[in-house]
Amino acid sequence: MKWWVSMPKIELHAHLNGSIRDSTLLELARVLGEKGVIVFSDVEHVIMKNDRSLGEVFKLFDLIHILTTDHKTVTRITKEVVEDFASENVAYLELRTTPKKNDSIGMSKHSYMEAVVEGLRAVSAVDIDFGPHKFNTQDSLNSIAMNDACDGTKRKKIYVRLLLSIDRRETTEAAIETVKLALEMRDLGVVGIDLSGNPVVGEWKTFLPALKFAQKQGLYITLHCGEVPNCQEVQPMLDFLPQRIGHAIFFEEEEWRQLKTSKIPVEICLTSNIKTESISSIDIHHFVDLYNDKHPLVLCTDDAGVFSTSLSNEYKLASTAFGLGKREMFELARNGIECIFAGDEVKQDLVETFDSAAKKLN
Ligand code: 6MZ
Repeated sequence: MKWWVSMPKIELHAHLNGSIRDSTLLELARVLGEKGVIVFSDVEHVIMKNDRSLGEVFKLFDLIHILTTDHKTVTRITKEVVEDFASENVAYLELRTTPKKNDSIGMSKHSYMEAVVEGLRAVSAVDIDFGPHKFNTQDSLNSIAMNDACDGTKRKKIYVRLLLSIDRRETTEAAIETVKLALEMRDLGVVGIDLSGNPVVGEWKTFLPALKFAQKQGLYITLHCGEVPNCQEVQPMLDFLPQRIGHAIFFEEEEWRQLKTSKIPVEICLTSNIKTESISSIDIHHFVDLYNDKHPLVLCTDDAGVFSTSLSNEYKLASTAFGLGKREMFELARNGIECIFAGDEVKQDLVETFDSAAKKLN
C-alpha cells in the first residue's frame, strides 16, 4: 500500500453531498429515471463529467440534491462516505452538511439530520466514535485480538464529528434555525457550524446574526472565505475570528497579513481549487506560502465525489507538486490534530494513533 494511503489522516473539510461515490449517484439516477422523475441519459454525463467551473459545480449540487434528498438515501450516503474515508485511513473526520427541508416528502431540517445520524449508526465496516456512540474499548480489544489471531489486521476505527452548514442562499431566519438545530444535536456529535454555498450568492451581513449566536453558544465555526474575489467580505470574516476558514484564495496583501497574525487554520482543498479554476496552476497555490510560514493548515478534499479525488490523493498531489517527502507529509497530517473541533481526550488518542504509525514509517 502506498504511504499516502496507509498513513493516518485528518479530514476537516468534506461536504456530505459532494463526497458521494459516482456508482451510488448513477444508481440513484437510474431509479429516478425509471420513475420518470429525471431523464437518466441527460443526468449520466453530468455526473461523469470531470472538469467543472465553480458555477457548474453548484448546478451539479442542485442535481445531486434531487437524487439524494430522502431520508433513506441520506442515511445510505452518510454510511458510505464515512466508510470510504475510513478505508483510506482517515482517523478523524469532520463531515459537514446543509440540513434540508422538503415538505413534499415530510422532511424537516431536524429529520434530515436524524437520517444523517442514522447513517453514522449504520457504519459497520469500521469502529466509529461520533460522540454518543463511542468505541467500546473492550469490544475493540476483542476485535483486535480476534483479527490479529485470524489475519494480523486490526479493525479500523474512525472518529466522526458533524458540522451543520448554512447555505448562502438562506435567510437570516433559516440560518438561525440551523444554529438552533446544531445546539439541540450537540449530544449527537454536532460540534459546529460552516458557512458555505455558492460564494457569488448572498451577503455576509445576512449570516452574521446566526454566526454570532452560534459563537456565543460555544459552537465551533468555520467559514468558506475568499473562494471568489469579494473585498467586502474577507476582512469582516477574519475580524469575526472563526476557529478555521476554508480555501482562502482571493486575499489582498493586508488580508494575508491579518490571517497570518491571527493564526486561523486554513482548510486547503488543492484539487477543488484547480478543477474549478479558482487557481490557474498548482505551482502558484498559496499552500506553499502558508506552509513555509508554518501557518496552521490542513489538506482536505472538499468534495471527493464531485472532484474525483480522495484525501490520500490530496497528500500525494501535495507531495509531488511541492517536493515534500513522506515524513514532512506525515507531520503535516499530524499537525492537523491541533485544528480539530474536538476535546483533549480525542486529540490525545489521535496523537497515539500517529505515534504508533510513525514507528512503522521508514
Ligand atoms: C462552497 C460548497 C462547495 O451540504 O448538501 N459546497 N460551498 N464552495 C464549495 N466549493 C466547491 N462544495 C460544496 O453538500 C453540498 C453543499 O455543500 C456546499 C454547497 O452548499 C453544496 O450544495 P451538502 O451535504
